[in-house]
Amino acid sequence: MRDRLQQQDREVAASIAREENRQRTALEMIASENYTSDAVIAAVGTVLTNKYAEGYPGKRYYGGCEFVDEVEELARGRAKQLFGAEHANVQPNSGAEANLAAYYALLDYGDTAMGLNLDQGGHLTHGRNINFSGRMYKFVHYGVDRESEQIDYDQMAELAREHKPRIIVTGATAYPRIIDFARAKEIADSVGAYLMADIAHIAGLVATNLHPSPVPHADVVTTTTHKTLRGPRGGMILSRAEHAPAIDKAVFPGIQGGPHMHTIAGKAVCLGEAMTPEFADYSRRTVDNARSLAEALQGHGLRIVSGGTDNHLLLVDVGVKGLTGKVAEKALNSAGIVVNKNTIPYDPKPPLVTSGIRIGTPALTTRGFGRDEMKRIAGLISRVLGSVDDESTVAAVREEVRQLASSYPVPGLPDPVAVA
Ligand code: DSN
Repeated sequence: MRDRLQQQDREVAASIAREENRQRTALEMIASENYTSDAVIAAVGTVLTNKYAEGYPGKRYYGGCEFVDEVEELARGRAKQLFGAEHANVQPNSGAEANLAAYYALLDYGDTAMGLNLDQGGHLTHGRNINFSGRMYKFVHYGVDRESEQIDYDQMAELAREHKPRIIVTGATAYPRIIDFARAKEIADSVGAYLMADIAHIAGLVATNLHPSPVPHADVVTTTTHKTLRGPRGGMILSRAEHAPAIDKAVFPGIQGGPHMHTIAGKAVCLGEAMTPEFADYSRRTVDNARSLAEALQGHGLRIVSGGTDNHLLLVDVGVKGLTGKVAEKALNSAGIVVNKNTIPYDPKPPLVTSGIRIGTPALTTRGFGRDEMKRIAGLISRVLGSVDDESTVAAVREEVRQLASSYPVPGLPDPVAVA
């Protein structure tokens, strides 16, 4: 396959090879990224991409769907089993589309909704005014407590009483602590609102009981499949049976056309993998690594937002070192440590500058990195952040990163090839 691509289109093949080398030689610490298994990549790279299958298994608008029906049934069944859900829709192409479909199913245009402020850990699709969610619905935002930097459930309850939302959205993209879905359910019930949980970041931890599940509490649970769940890039919706017809109609024909059956095959494979003891062990090590990294960075004088982490990510306040997130991200990237700038709660800096960086351990844990390596990486991060303008320090760390990375193969990657 690879040889055929190389022969037919050298330009695309060369870019892919350069990206493979980047993934191989850098430390991938973006909290929302991971490395899928060979099996997931194999499933995604198949002729299932050729097939149109609008509709759902047994009820398609095209002929020839008998085998893709089997694949989608496997994915739906495994999703329900893994999360203990009454219904699963595995067709959303992304987390954003899963959220759009959930709103489309449960809300009317102009309804009031509530979500976590993006600046304090939420997501664009949780009602930001530059996103469809903020334009189609009247979102009110709850936040985190200024002292503890953890979700302020009293504020959520107060805002719910005041604004009477039709839905309360829980879930985050940059929140390092346990989310209390049971408390959110009480608040939603107190005002007759639906409860939605967007577990895009923590799905793998929920699947392995390392984070309490929202499934017993929420009307609808949305997720991506490519973060801690370690599957192909895509989305998924779990719901109570009563919402199943509305959710399915919202996904198709509501917001999407033909489902990406090759990706759904990859989702089926990843959901199967997530049921194994090896995956449970992987998830546990991901959380252990995040804790070790947070402690080690604190030892180097960095402030960790909320004082630590319960999950796969941490937010580091680099303002205490006189830096911005933008400068820190760029210097670390030059050293081969890939993270993203991120606002911290009550950040005085704008979103393209920020006072923080977000660091995650899912990808490195997949490669086999453990606690000792986290301590070593904390030292490397500290060295770079202490000398962001010193090219020789950054270059020395880049070399050390290259050596460290070379001892940990990346799943799904062939041996290095010479690239143009
Ligand atoms: N881009 C994802 C993340 O990094 O968390 C959210 O959409």
